[in-house]
Amino acid sequence: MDAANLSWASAPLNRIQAAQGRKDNEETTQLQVPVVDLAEPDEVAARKMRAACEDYGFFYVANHGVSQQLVNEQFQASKQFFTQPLEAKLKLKANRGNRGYFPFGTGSAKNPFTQEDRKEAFNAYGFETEDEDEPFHGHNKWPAESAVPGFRATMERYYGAMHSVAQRVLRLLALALDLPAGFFEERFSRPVANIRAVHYIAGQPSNAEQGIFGVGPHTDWGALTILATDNERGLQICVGSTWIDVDPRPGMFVVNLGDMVDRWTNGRFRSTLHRVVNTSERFSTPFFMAANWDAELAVLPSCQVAGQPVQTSPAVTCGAWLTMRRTAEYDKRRRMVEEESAVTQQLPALASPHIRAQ
Ligand SMILES: O=C(O)CCC(=O)C(=O)O
Repeated sequence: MDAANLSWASAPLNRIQAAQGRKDNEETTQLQVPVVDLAEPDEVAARKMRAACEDYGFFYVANHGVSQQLVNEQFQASKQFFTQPLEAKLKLKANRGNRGYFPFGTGSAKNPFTQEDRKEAFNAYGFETEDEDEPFHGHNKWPAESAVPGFRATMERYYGAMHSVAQRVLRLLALALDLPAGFFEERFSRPVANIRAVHYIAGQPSNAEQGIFGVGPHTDWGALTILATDNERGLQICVGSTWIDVDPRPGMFVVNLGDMVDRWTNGRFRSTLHRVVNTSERFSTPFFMAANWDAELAVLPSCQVAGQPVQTSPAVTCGAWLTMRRTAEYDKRRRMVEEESAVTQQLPALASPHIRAQ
């Protein structure tokens, strides 16, 4: 593994550390994530998207063309999936390909400042391959039709709808960067994209001061995320010096940019740190879209500004980037386990004799 790349892949940890102690203040809680109306003429929608991507890295999309009925049906299917007994869900435990069920305590955005995410999740990709050994490759792990009737069909339909919204967003994104509308098409002709049904566990509310979150602070690894949530609040994004709420809005999805767009645009369009601070049980379904496995993540020519430094080092493919981010996660986890076990080994020496005698 290339050390320069790996340290770049771990860089979000520094941002998480810096954001950890921040508190809301009046000035920033007035900030509102903007709405981009996908039915507006291209140049109007692209202009609004450009401002949103530069200022927030997040925006709502209205008039996206996906029926509320389909959104509701996929939430219903997701609830039915998570209602199954744990043993049934564990039979689908996520594999190297990142597909299947993630029980509580796995697939977590945990970092040295937070505890395990208070959630369980299920991933299915539109990107399927015969090769089960490569990270992010292989086949999906669906429950049997008799166990959760209609789950697979509903989720596949929902994936298709999200893919269409993503294609519209990518066209506007290209225009927002003064590129031809179809610029991203070949880079996303076979995207590494997935839906993730997420269930934030009842009776396990977040507590930001104690580092307890539905999802801990993180940036997304891919290019775009399109998020549907139920009516429960919880999503927060880090803007400037504080965390602001991005509450559910009827009939809209929340879209955010991931690290790939940040890298392509030399940081002009942001991959923003976000987290989930839920107070009760909550369901959400993000659709994550990374580029084609072999797409290059070099800075786009239109984002190289004369006299300003360029994130050139080193050019990397989408697949290598995803693998590095995952390795950085595992590396981080291994370090945390080592640190925890070092502390545990010292505990007897730290404990007072009275306590040990009891
Ligand atoms: O559930 C949400 O509101 C956001 C989920 C999220 O950030 C994630 O799964 O990466």
